Amino acid sequence: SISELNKIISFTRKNYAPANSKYFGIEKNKNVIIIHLESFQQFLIGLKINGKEVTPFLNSLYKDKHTLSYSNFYHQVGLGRTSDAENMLETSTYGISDGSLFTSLGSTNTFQAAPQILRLNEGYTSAVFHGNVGSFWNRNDVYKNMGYNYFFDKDYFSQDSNDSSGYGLKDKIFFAESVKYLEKLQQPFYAKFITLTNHTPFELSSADQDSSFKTSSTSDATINNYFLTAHYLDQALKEFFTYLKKSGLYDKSMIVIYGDHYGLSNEEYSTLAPLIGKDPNNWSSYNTAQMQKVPFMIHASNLKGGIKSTLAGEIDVLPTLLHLLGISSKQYVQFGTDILSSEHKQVVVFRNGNVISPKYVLIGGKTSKGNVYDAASGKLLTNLTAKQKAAVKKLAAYGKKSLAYSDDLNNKNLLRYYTPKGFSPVISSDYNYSNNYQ
Ligand code: GP9
Ligand code: MN
Repeated sequence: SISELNKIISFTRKNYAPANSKYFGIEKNKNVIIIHLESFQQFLIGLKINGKEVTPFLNSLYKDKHTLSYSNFYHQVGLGRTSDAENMLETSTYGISDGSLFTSLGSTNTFQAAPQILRLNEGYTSAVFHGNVGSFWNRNDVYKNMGYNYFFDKDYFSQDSNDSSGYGLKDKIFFAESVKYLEKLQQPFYAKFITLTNHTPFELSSADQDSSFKTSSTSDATINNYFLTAHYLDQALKEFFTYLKKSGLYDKSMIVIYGDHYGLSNEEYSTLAPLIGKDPNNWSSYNTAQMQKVPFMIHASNLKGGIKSTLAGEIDVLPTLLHLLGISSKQYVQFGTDILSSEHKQVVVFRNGNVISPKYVLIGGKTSKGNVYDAASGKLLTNLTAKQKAAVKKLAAYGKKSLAYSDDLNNKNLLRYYTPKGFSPVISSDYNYSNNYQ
């Protein structure tokens, strides 16, 4: 109902963080290129295996003076995995508690998503590129409801079976074949590239492997293969950047790179631990929470970059990007805050209710009864002081409230009752993704 919606609006307004004037609008009118790194975790950045970097190109980008890089950025997905990450980046609302929002609500819900916001404010054209079938995660429907002009799915790319592995097109071929469509997009554009090869079971034919990179030889084939596909993805990205520079698009674009979620999981962490300088016998749920770190980088030729330790997560991306593009986010119902704002809320809420702050890591944080770790040292805190208890209780309450309000908003489709100034709802029948592109 409207009164439920009003409570949610007052919650998000209270958390709203105004833009930092040093950054507001500095990327105005630039193309936006979002690169979704499948299953890519932060520990890969800088990691060497057999003396060689797994992802040399991303490592150089991470340290580049024109990249804002985040070392404490977390994924917040639930069972909707890729689709949850997409939903958070497009809308700054959480995925749902069970299953995938894309699948269960994406055909019917009213979205206030990036493509429509950018179109209405700055005349952007929007497109998604992905080498899997368009129906996966219900994307065909969801993208229309978000206002995407174009969706280049598997049908738009090579049908040769040698060009695919696992879920679809190999990343190098994907980027290479996307170029002919990207070149024709009306500028400024908002274009999202969802990679695929670095997805479990991390399959890569020997012909696609780089003979100068030798992967690990642990007892766990999943881990060994993960480094191979991550390395392949890194090379694919490097090739794409080469193209962007050659075509001149590079200087006209802001490039946003992020990892969607875990690639390896609990079963693998004890075997992985020594490779990333951790003690497998001393592995706690604090360490598991740390593994939710994924890369987040914003790169543009006019940006003054640096490696930032600001705590943030996927929910915070949209308001950050809007502000960089000179668009106010204040009137939208968003659960994240601009990472560059001095009032950015440094709290990350996981979909399972765990909460991270600069001081504490709350596990089982749905109530204030879970375990509390010291965020800096990873030590389990017992015998909390009254002050600590109060701080923890407040964090747990904030986490619970954010998720509950986001769930209410989405499960009850409440945005259909709210049309912010300057916004107009998407007309999904305007879009048709089958061979509509000349
Ligand atoms: C499928 C791809 C993978 O098209 O995006 O999704 P995931 O299994 O990671 O959720
Ligand atoms: Mn994924």
